[in-house]
Amino acid sequence: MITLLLLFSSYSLIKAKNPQPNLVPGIREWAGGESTYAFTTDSIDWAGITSPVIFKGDSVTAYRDPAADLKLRLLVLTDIGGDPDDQQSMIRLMVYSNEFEIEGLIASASGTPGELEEAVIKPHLIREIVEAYGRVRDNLAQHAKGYPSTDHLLARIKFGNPQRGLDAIGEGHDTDGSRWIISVVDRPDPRPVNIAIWGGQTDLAQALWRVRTQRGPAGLKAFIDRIRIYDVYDQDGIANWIWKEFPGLFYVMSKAPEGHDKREAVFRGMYLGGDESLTSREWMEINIRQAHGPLGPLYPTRTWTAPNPHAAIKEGDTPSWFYFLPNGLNNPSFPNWGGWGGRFVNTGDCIYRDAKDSVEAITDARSTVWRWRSAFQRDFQARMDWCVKPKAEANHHPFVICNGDSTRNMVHIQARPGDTIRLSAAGSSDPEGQNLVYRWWYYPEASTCQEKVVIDRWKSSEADVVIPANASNSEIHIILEVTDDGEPSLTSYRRVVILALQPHLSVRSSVSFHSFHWS
Ligand SMILES: [Ca+2]
Ligand SMILES: [Ca+2]
Repeated sequence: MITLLLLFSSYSLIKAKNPQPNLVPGIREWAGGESTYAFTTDSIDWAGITSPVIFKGDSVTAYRDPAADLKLRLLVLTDIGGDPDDQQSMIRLMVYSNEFEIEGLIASASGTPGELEEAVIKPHLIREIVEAYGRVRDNLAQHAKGYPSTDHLLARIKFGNPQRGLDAIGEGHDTDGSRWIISVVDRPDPRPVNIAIWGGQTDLAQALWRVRTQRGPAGLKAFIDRIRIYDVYDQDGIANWIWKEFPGLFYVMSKAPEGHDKREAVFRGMYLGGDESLTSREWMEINIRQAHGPLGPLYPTRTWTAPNPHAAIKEGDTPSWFYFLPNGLNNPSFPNWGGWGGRFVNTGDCIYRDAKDSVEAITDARSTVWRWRSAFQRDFQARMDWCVKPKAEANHHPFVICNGDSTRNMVHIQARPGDTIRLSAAGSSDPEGQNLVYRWWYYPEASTCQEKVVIDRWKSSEADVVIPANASNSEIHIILEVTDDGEPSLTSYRRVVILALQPHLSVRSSVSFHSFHWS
């Protein structure tokens, strides 16, 4: 009970620092376990799993959430069949399909004004990739738990609207895809539905329109409270309309600000900036296309992209689901924390737009993605190996323990200005017994601390962080990277969020809330 009270206190303090509604709205009712509980306040949100806090009279308790061991839910809308980079992103998603509960793969309009000038959807391209996945699924399952069956994925391929934009929204415009979105969101489940938009938003907007028409403002709000969106580029040009008509949506928009070059957007960091040798045709042929099973040859070699030094790997849509990937680095409820899907700042209501990181003396929105490219390309490479190699011949991720916590959750610590905080990766190991390299680093853009934060012994398994004297009421984000020396080498992450209190407040012990476990 005491631990749980501490958890809630910590959460309240953190929340108070984020006055914008960063958190997924609390579930108001939860039916599960031995009986049904009703509660009227916020839940603890950890990596997208809301864990109810229950009030009964004067006492507070936390309920062991049956969802705690479940995955994040992911629904994809893709304009596959236009720019071939959606096929690239879909192939990468297949080898990460064990990390999510895939709720939908909706083929939306693939004809783009000025590019493919016809009203068409191409769901057969999704099917082709899922069927190729089906031929390597059992081999993938040797390497990690949780890969879904081929039939599970095939049943979730849905048809969207070949038309796009406001003229295709309203009475008479429901689609297989828009109806599916509603049914997925309506299904009783404590977890939010994470929606990644790789093309246009028309089918999602139709679902929202239909819900509002049938259920009114209260029904719409209940629906909106259950979804989170990452949109690549506002491709139907209706984002402003959506935000006005359906206020309160949790909406991450990856797009350069008005008046800027469109190539400055966060998602372009997938292929622009940083070490571009990792997106070359040669890299792609060796590590993806050749000798990696039936998914490899389906990976398109050319994409619609300029400038792109190689015109090979683009995957402009991949950051949309990287954003939700529970790899220990990110929490999708906090777009300003950053991760493989980039970093974003709140611009009012629940709308988040591109942020910039300074990396290698370059301050750029794309840096928020390309700074991770070495790791995410090596990760993809290893998973493509998993398609064809036996377990003993492939590499697998280091298992990281951070301050005694073996989950992939953020580690929350409270401290006072002037304290020295010991961070420890003691107990971490590698499935292959490989040597591990540790790196602890301060992420200033994700932090609210205005002071420079020094980490002693930052290349050791144990490091010390000195909390600056003027750090009161701020958050300090420390990233732990643990990298093995396999082929390819693989990096695992943890994030430590230190809440620097005012000096007179008493410090509570390290807290973390367990929901994800390393497999
Ligand atoms: Ca696309
Ligand atoms: Ca390893």
